Amino acid sequence: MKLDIVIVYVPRYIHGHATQFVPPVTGIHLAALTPPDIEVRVVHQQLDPVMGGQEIIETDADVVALSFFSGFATEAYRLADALRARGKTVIAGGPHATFWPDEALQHCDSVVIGEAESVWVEVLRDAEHASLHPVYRGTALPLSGLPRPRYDLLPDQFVVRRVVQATRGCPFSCSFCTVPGLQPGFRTRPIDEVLRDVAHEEPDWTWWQRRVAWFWDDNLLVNRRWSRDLLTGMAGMKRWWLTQASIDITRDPALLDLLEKSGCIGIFLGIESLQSSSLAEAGKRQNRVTEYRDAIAALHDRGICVMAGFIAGFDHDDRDSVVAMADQLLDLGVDVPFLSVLTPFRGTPLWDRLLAEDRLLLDRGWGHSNGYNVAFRPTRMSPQALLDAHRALWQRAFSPAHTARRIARARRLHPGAAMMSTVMNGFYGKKALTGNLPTTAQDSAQDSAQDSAQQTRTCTATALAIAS
Ligand code: B12
Ligand code: SF4
Repeated sequence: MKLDIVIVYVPRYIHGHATQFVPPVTGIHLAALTPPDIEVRVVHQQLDPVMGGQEIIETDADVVALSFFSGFATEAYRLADALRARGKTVIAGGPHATFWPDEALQHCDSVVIGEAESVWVEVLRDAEHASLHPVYRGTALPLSGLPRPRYDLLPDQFVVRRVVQATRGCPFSCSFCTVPGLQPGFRTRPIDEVLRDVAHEEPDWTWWQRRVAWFWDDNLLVNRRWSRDLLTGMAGMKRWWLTQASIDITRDPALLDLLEKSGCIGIFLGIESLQSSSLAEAGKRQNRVTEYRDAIAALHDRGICVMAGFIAGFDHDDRDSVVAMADQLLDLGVDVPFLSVLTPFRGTPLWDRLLAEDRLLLDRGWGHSNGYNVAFRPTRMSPQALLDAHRALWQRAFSPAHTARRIARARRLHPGAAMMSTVMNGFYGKKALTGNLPTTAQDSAQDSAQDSAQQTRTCTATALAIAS
C-alpha cells in the first residue's frame, strides 16, 4: 500500500514565504509510526503553492492522510473531495478533525480523534483491507518508545531540520488554548529517547542543520526535575536549541543557568497581553505584567533570544491598546514578536463563552480562524476595526525602525541567538517593507471556494447551543 501524509497549509501572507524555516514534526512523526511495509511519503503543502490553488497533489498513493488546523480546514476538505473523486481513501486527523469529526466525515472516509499512536497501525491495516471505520478514538498513551521522526523524508527547503517533541500537554488552562482539551495532563518522554533524537544527524545536513534542534513542545520545562535532567544531558551535545515555555521559568535562576549551559538560544514566551485585565480574561495566571521586563532581561543575561506571542482582541482591547503593543514590546526588549488575532476554537473555554454570548461569527469560513483574521465580535470595536488594528500593529512592529532596533540589540546575545533574531526580524521586516502583509480571509482562495464546511459549522454549532 502507498500512503501520502499531507500537512495542509494555506499561505497566511499575500505573497507567501520566500523561505521556509522550520518544518512541522507531525508528518514525519506519523511516518515513523507507519509500518515499514507501507510506502510512505510526507507532503508539506506549505512548500508547494500550486496545491493551494486550483490543483490537487500529484499522487499515486492509495491512501491520503490529511493533518490540518482549523484555519486550513476548507482547503483540507477541498483536497479530500478532489482526492476521493479520484478514488483515493482519505483519512483526517489533527486538532481540527478532533473537535469537528462530523464535519470532517462529510469529506473524508475516516477520522482519527485525538492522538494517533494507539490506533494508527489499526487504521492503516483497515484501510488496506477496505474495512475502515468512520471514527477511531486515539487514547493518550505514555510517551515511551516513540520512534525517531523520519527526518530522511523532509524536503531540502526547510532551513531547520531537527524538530523534536519531548512532552505533551500543559498544566495551565488559558481560555483560548485547545491544548488542555486536546492533550490533557502533562507527559514527558524518557530523556534518553529525546537525546537520541537530538543527537541524530542526516548525511546531507548542513552545519546549521546539524547544530540546531527545535522543540515543538507546548511548554517544555514544566516538570523541573525532568527538565534539569534533560538540560544536563543536552549540555554535552554542543547543540543550539529553541523551544516554547511559560514565563514562570524566569523565576528559577538555576534553571536559567542550565538553559544557557545546555545551548538554549531561543525561548518563545506566550506573553499575550500587556494588560492585566486581558490576562485575567485569558486565565493566564502565570503571567504578571510587572515582571515582564525582568523576565526578558533574565533570559537576555543568558544570551537567549526572546520570541514572544501577543494577541489582539481581548474584551478590554480597543484600537489604541492593540496598536500600542508595537512600541511596548519593543521597549520591553522582546527580540521577535509574533502577533495574532484572538481566535475562538471549539474545545476551549473561549469558544464556549463566545457561543453563549452569541458573539461567534459562525457565517465566516474557516480561513477566519487562521490566527490572522477575525471570527468573533469584539466588545470595544467592530470585527473590521479589530482586523485593521491588528494590521496597524503588525506594520508598526515590523517597520524598518523597530526591526533595525531589534536586530541591533541582538548583538549582545549568544551568536546563535543573534543570528536567529537577525534572520527572523529580517524575514518579517522585509515582508512589511515589500507589502507582503497578512491576508484577509475573504480574499484568500480557501474562503472564495465554496464553503460547505461553513454551513455545517453553523448548523452544528447552533444544534450544540440548543442542546446545551
Ligand atoms: C508546533 C506547533 C506550531 C508550530 C508548527 C506548526 C505546524 N504546522 O505544525 C508553529 C509555531 C508554526 C505553529 C503555528 C500556529 N499554530 Co500551532 N501548534 C503547535 C503545537 C504546540 C504542537 C503541534 C505538534 O507538532 N505536536 C507534535 C506532533 C507529533 O503531534 P500533533 O501534531 O499533535 O499530532 C498528533 C495528533 O494531533 C494526531 N494527528 C495530527 N494530525 C493527524 C493526521 C492524521 C491523519 C492522524 C491519523 C492523526 C493526526 O496524531 C499525532 C500523534 O499523536 C500545537 C499544540 C498541540 N499540543 O497540538 C499547536 C496548535 C496545533 N497550533 C495552533 C494554532 C492555532 C496555531 C496558529 C494558527 C497560531 C497563530 N495564532 O498564528 C499558527 C498557524 C501557523 C501555521 N503555519 O500553521 C492550535 C490549533 C487549534 C486548531 N483547532 O486549529 C494548537 C492546537 C495550539 C492551540 N493554541 O490551541 N504551531
Ligand atoms: S500556557 Fe500555553 S500551552 Fe499552556 S494552556 Fe496556556 S497557551 Fe496553552
